[in-house]
Amino acid sequence: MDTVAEKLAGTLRDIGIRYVFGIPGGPWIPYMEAMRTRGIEFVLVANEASAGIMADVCARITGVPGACHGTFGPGATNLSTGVGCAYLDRSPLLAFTSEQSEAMLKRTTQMNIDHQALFAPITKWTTRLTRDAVAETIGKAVQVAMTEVPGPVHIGVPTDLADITVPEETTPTTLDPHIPSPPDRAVLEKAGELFRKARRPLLAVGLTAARMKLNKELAEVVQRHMVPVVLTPMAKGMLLENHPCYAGVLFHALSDHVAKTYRDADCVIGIGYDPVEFNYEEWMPDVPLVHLDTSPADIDKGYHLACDVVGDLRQSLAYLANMAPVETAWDLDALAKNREVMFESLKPSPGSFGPRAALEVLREILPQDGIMTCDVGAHTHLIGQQWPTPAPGLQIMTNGWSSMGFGVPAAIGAKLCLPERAVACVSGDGGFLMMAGEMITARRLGLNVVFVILADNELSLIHVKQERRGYDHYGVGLFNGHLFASDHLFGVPVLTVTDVSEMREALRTAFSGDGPCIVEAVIDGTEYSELVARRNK
Ligand SMILES: Cc1ncc(C[n+]2csc(CCOP(=O)(O)OP(=O)(O)O)c2C)c(N)n1
Repeated sequence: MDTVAEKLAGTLRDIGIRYVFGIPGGPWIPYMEAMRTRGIEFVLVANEASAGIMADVCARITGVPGACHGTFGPGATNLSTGVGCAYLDRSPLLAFTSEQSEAMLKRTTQMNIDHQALFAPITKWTTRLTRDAVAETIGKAVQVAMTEVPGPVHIGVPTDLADITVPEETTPTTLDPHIPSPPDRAVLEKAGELFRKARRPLLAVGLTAARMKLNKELAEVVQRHMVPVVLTPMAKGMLLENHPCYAGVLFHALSDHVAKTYRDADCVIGIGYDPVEFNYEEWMPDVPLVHLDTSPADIDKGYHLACDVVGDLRQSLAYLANMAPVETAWDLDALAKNREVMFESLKPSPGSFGPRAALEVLREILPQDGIMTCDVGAHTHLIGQQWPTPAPGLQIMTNGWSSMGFGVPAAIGAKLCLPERAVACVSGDGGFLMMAGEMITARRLGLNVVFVILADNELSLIHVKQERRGYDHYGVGLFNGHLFASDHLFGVPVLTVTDVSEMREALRTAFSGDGPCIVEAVIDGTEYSELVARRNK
């Protein structure tokens, strides 16, 4: 008969989980041993926040829930940053923490806080494992985590359970894909009617559509109706940037330029649009909204929600794709001109070495099926608009949780899941510093991830916002002298580059290695100020 630890590890393996990320405390040791003997890799990280983010990204890539662990108190609070990420970026995750035994749970004792209360607001479900329902609890947790809208579940593991033998359980622990129920036909027909009647309907495509990888289904809708499409940042890759209907990415660089198209819309059709990235009312003109998603629209009451189509998004898209082509007043030549002007402004000026030039070189070197993760900052806003993304999932960011420090662990998680792909991470210097310890993890695992650090010696996004208010540069400068001031960090090579040709050369070297490599791009960050944090209306 299995012990609780063995049952837990065996159940995770049956679900298809390959990695559990975390930092152990004493009570987790038997679980690690059970994982080792059952073929699950426990991946030690430098900080539990990374463990949550790595697990989140594994889930985004594989569709199988990610798994992570933190010990009591500080282990759990560190982990909560990664769990929050899975919550607001909508990723299925199993987060395990060691909890006190029943007898000690309410006592004053070292490292003891209430994990159930800690995780309640950032998970879909939080529970505590019992010896007689190990597989059942994990099975239910997987169901909850995978059901639309996906997200994390927390399972507290009492310290005194590991070695107890468990009764036989018959609960199947398979991974059943969850398909939301079909949308109501009458509501869908009403949506179609509103679409047909509009003179300038605009499609706004968001996170749900990207998560479900409905790019082909979207392409059919767009091909049939030929109306402009805006994407949220996390929906990058849903429509190619050179498509005649592509109108840009909301909220990111040159948002005032993208607004030139959407402000003329007389009806917005939200397709898998999750307001966690950007609320509708932040950018929408005051026109009727038709929302098609797996969950109901969330929009300010002052706006007109004309139709709320809740249910399987694939079916909703199929309905739109089968309608007769709508006749509209859009001028696609004007849209093309707009797009051209916008992309022209995102080209680096000759001889410059700012973030635009650095991204352009990286795009040139990174294969088309390569994955780029990024962090949070001014560079993210630029990536959102500038970075051509051939398919959903090839650019990975956090725009729901938006936590600095995301990029580095995200890249490590991506490379573990897709070792044959080229993987790069783009971080600002501030965000990189938060997770620099994970260089050791990447080195130990021998992962060829290229970490591009846009070193402009400040928290640029905050500085740009200071400037907008006419304030001084204050509290945003990061270092004196050079960021690395060395050709290695924790044994990982650092290639410092100061122009485009050095960067090209460094990237070639970095991608041809067999371990991680840091490319420190010493850039002039002043160009951010004319590109990011622009008006949305
Ligand atoms: C954990 C966390 N702390 C603070 C912020 C607020 N914030 C957003 S962007 C930013 C600056 C990021 O600076 P850097 O990493 O250097 O990137 P850059 O803006 O220069 O591209 C800050 C402080 C955040 N999003 N997440």
